[in-house]
Amino acid sequence: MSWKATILTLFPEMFPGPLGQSLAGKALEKGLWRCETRDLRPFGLGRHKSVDDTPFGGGAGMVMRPDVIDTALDSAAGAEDVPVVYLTPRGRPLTQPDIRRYVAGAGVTLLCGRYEGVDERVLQARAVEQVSIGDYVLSGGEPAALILLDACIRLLPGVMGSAESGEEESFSDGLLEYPHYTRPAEWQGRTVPEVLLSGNHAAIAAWRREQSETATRDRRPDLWAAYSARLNRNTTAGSPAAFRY
Ligand code: JFB
Repeated sequence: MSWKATILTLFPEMFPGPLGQSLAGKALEKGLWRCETRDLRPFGLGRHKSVDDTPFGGGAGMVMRPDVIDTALDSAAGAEDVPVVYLTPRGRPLTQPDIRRYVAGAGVTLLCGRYEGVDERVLQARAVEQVSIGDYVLSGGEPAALILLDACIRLLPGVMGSAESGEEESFSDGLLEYPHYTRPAEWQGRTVPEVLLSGNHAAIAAWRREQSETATRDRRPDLWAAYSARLNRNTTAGSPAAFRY
C-alpha cells in the first residue's frame, strides 16, 4: 500500500490543490502516494452541523469542538498507526527530521483547524503532535498541511529520481545551500564567479563550502550556532566530520 495522507478539514476542495501538479502530481498519478480528505462538516452537531463554539473564559473568535474532532478522527482510524499531526502556530517548529520520520511510516493524518483553533483536550486525549511551519500567522491549517505534504512527497521512493534524491540539500549538514549559476556566463553585465568555470573541482567545493558558511552566518544565526557548536565538539574530541544532520 502506498504512503497515505488523510486530511481532516472544513475545506476538502483545497486538496490536493497545488500537490496535483508537477512532481507531487506525477507521483500521485503514479500511485506513489494517496490523498484522502475527510470533510469535518458532516461531523458537526445540530441542524447547522456546528463544528465550533465560543471560547470558555471569553475572548475573540470561535474554537473547534473536541467532540466533533474526536468523531472525525475515529472515522479516519482506517489510517491505523500513523501519526496524527495538528498544524498550529502553538506547535513546535516542523523540521526535516520530522519530515523524514513521517516519510518512514505508512502516512500521516493531518488535522486542519480554522477559527482560533481546536479545543486542547482532544489534542491531549489523542496524543496529537502539534507542529508549526513558521513564525507568521495563517488563517487556517490547510496551507501548512500542503507544505508539510510537499516536503514529505519529494522524499518518497521513486518520486525524485536518484540525481537530486532529496536529502543532499539545505539542512542536510545544517548549513544553507551555496548559490547556483547557469548559462549565460554573462547576463546583464553580471558574470559568474570565476572558480565555477575553472574546472578545479577541489577549488569549487571549497568555494561552495565557504559560500554556505557565510550565508548561514549572515542569515541564520540559529543554524550557525548549532553548526559551530557541533564543529567544536567534533574537533575538540578529535573525531572526524562523520556527523550527519
Ligand atoms: C495553523 C491557524 C489562527 C490562532 C489561530 C487554525 N505557522 C502557522 N501560522 N499559522 C498557522 C500555522 C501553522 N502550522 C495556523 C492552523 C490554524 C493558523 N488558525 C488561525 C491564527 C492565530 N492564532 C486556525
